[in-house]
Amino acid sequence: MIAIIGRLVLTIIVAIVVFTDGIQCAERRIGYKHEEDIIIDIKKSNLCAEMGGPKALGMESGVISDVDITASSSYNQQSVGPQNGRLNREISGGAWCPSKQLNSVFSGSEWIQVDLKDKFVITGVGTQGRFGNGDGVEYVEEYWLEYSRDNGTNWSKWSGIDGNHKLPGNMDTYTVVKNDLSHPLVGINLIRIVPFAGHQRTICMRFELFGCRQNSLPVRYSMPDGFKSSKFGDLVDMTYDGNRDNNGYLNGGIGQLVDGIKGDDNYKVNHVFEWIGWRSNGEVNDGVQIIFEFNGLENFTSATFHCHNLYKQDMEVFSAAKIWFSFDGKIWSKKPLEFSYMADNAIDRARDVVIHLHHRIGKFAKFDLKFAKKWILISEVSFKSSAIKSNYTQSYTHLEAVHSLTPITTAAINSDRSSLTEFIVLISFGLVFTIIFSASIVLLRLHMRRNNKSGHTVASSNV
Ligand SMILES: *[C@@H]1O[C@H](CO)[C@@H](O)[C@H](O)[C@H]1NC(C)=O
Ligand SMILES: *[C@@H]1O[C@H](CO)[C@@H](O)[C@H](O)[C@H]1NC(C)=O
Ligand SMILES: *[C@@H]1O[C@H](CO)[C@@H](O)[C@H](O)[C@H]1NC(C)=O
Ligand SMILES: *[C@@H]1O[C@H](CO)[C@@H](O)[C@H](O)[C@H]1NC(C)=O
Ligand SMILES: [Ca+2]
Repeated sequence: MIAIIGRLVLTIIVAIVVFTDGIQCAERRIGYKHEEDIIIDIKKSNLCAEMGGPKALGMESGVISDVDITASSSYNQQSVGPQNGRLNREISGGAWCPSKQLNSVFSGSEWIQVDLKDKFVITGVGTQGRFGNGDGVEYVEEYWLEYSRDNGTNWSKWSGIDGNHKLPGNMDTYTVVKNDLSHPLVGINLIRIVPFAGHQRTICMRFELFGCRQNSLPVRYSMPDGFKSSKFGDLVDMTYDGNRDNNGYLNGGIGQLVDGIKGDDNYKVNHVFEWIGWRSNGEVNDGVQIIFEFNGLENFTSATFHCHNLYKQDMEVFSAAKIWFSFDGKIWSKKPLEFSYMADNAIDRARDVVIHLHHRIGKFAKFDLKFAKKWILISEVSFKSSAIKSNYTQSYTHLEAVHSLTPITTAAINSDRSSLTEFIVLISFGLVFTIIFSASIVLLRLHMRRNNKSGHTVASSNV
């Protein structure tokens, strides 16, 4: 009986918590798109939202210092060296100009580089030609971006969702042309702007970078790539910039899972761009394993998975997750954290699923997500964590829970107000149940007292 009352009270509390969460989510939601909407809209990354949105990183202001701006070459170090390639500034010769003229063959060999000194998210780039107080005639018509997360050991080239890596540059020497990237560069510490010229010409440029400092994001993740040509479309990680082996396993890079962009409720928008999906092989314990690597040790509060739940199409939020932690990616905690998700067969909307990580410490976090149905679709994973800066002893016993924790079951976080009716029904049911339950106890008591009384009467009459 007590267990039932306990469970009932718990259900009501969970319902209230989930309901308030639902309201908050509803307020944050971007309008739901219907199928007839035009299919080109790409949502903006929210990675810099906490810092008040992307900001100019300091080419113009001088926050980025001269020594951190380098180049493949300069026509003249003093007058048109890389330190002069600052947007909206007129320093010395008025821009950066490489020593060679460019053409389609030489393009790629000249670049200007910024050492950001920390992990940054880059959301946009603005460029300008060499005005040179009216004497300049040079500008860059097209360019691409190269970036590194490991101080220049490995470089990648940004490309858009259509596979095109070139960005439009300038048409004159003074107008600023800003490109907002359809998906940002994440967790990078070096960036190069690489000018492109289709025909022989002298080029010069000034530029600014836009974005924010973000050093608590994963620097790499590895997982099996998503399913190609599913009935929903291509569910692969289209912007993943690491390696993809012959078995379709991704490693050493970063892609759509952590770009700060959530997929649309309507998976047909942008041809499922942003949704990464896996199909179960049908075995009972089939799951998807994703390993996240961070820059250093993190103290993890929670992870949030943005999942789809088209339950009528056999696509549901994972039914359970096991999470392990590691310092080196080799030795893992023995006892995983366990999470389970109550199947939601009422609301077919995408939602954020929050997994509490109970301040576990690690540089790596490994998630085993168990299929509830045939498909798992995820568009974004974000972490709440804080970097450990103090002298932390990496003892392997610390990988286990510090406090003894019972597995936590977190209920569905619904991102929709229409779930209100559900909870009203749930709460009403709970209340009715409580009333009936209390009433039966009262009746039972009365009944027992009456029996007792009669028993007592009989006993005393015997005396
Ligand atoms: C890059 O260099 C900085 C400073 O030298 C260092 O602190 C950081 O750990 C390096 N990062 C990588 C990924 O090697
Ligand atoms: C980065 O560079 C190192 C050293 O050259 C190499 O071993 C590693 O595989 C590279 N990583 C990626 C993702 O290419
Ligand atoms: C992790 O963060 C929590 C909450 O801020 C704190 O209580 C705990 O001491 C931290 N753990 C470590 C090892 O820093
Ligand atoms: C960090 O640990 C090292 C080695 O145990 C020790 O020499 C050093 O003093 C410690 N630093 C701090 C700030 O505690
Ligand atoms: Ca994403």
